[in-house]
Amino acid sequence: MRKLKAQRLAVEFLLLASIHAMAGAAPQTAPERGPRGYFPVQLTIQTNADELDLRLTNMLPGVSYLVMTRTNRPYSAWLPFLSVNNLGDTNAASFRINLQTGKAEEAVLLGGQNPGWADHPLMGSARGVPLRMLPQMQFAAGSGEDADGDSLPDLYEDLVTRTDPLSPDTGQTGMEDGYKDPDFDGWCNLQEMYNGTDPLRWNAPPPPSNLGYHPVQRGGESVESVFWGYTPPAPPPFFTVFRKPRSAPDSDWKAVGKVKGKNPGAYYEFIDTNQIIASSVYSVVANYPAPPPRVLPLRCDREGIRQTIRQVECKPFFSRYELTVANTQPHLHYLMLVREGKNGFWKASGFFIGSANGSPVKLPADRRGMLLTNDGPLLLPKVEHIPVLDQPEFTCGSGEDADGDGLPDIYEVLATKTDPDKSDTGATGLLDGYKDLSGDGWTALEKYRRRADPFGKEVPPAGIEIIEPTLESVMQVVQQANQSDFQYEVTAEIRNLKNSQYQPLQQPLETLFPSPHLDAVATNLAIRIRVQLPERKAPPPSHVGGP
Ligand SMILES: [Ca+2]
Ligand SMILES: [Ca+2]
Ligand SMILES: [Ca+2]
Ligand SMILES: [Ca+2]
Repeated sequence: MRKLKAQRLAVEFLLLASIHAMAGAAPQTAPERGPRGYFPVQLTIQTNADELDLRLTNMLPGVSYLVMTRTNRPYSAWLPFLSVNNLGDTNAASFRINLQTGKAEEAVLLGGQNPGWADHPLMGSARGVPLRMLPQMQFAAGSGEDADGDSLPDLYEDLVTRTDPLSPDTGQTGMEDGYKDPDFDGWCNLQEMYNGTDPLRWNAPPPPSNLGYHPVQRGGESVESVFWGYTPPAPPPFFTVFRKPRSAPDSDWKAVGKVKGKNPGAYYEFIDTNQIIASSVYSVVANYPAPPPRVLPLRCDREGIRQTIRQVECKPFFSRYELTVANTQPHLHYLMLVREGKNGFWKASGFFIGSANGSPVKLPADRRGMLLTNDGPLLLPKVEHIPVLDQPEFTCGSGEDADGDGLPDIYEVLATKTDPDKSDTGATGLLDGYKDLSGDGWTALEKYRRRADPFGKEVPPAGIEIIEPTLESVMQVVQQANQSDFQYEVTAEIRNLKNSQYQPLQQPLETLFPSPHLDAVATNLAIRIRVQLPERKAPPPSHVGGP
């Protein structure tokens, strides 16, 4: 009993510490937040004969923004286009890209108002887009901040890696999102972002580093030692060592050995005992398994996506459910959805891949309807506070995102009722993933990730005011505020009972109490704890163009 209490105390002190950290943050000299807790950034784009003009307004000082672009083709990937760090005290930035030369520049103020132009290069992947294509592409501007500290910008997580920008390790896999390699090609997400490649599609793996070879003596014989390093976070199952005579053509490369992959950053050595020609040269290739073919729905309009729906048979099995999906399309990425009976709302259960040989896919789910397995490359964050289901009904369909709005195809058709082939259904200036469909401040993407009803209002836990609180009473309120899969912001204010004005709490909460005992009372003080939508630097991206 005593031990339990001590553990509880430890947990709650952590919660208190998190409150103080937020309350202690200096208020920004910033524009008013928008009606939904966001600071919406605005993107406008104009093109004329040989120039693309891009303007960001409503920016916050000190905040980073990311502008991305993609073609209008279904299932094309978003490419990082411009990174904008709003260092100054301005709230707007203008860029121009010369469509003949590809030169990109940012407007700068000279002498107070005359604009001059300074180089502001496009990001790696965007430089590969043919310039004549740019005017036909769609653009989105949003948060370039990294709210969860996993090295990936918020907008990139929403739209490219499709990970949770508010959790550093989406799905609690043991690997930070920036270092995950969901397509198993040896390039982690962070590297793919800098290289401008698609982190969800296989690319040729990185070559070994520092490859070298020299003769050594082993057991009285002269042999060749071949050595190399390999840094990717996910090493390959094995390496193949090739050899050819120095002057021979490339067609003479011959595999001479295999070496198993070890931990990241390991050094490797291969001893070539059968070396015949002293002037051999070597090369080493990292052998990642060949990628399965990428299969996409044939059509991505509503009807096309409906055709990807498969029936799911559900059987209770001890404390979980066993699901069987017959006739899956080989290699297609499916999203499983679940609801409680006919009147429930569809929520994401997990991703799986269509069986390669057409055999039925068997999947275990927990009592809340969440899949217990994951084939990748797509992940959902874990949730803790959703209810156990008595009469779960499952269905599944395409988990790909044809229109690049962040929402999976089947989720748009069944849950948000937005168009799976229109990135901004209704042309509102917001991608569908960033629409707030119930007016409670949470976006459709957040509802999807937290398994909540996109059309239901999410009510934050009630805040409270306590006069002369005990340590225990404060802890209870804090604990309740954290009973949600949505990450609400908990702030505390205090006032002296002789004074009517509340002030933000500027000191560690526990110092208000005369002792660390649960029944310690903060005399002459009142405390007000509020639970609110988090103040986001991550604005819903402003969106221009596209189908
Ligand atoms: Ca991040
Ligand atoms: Ca990768
Ligand atoms: Ca979509
Ligand atoms: Ca859509």
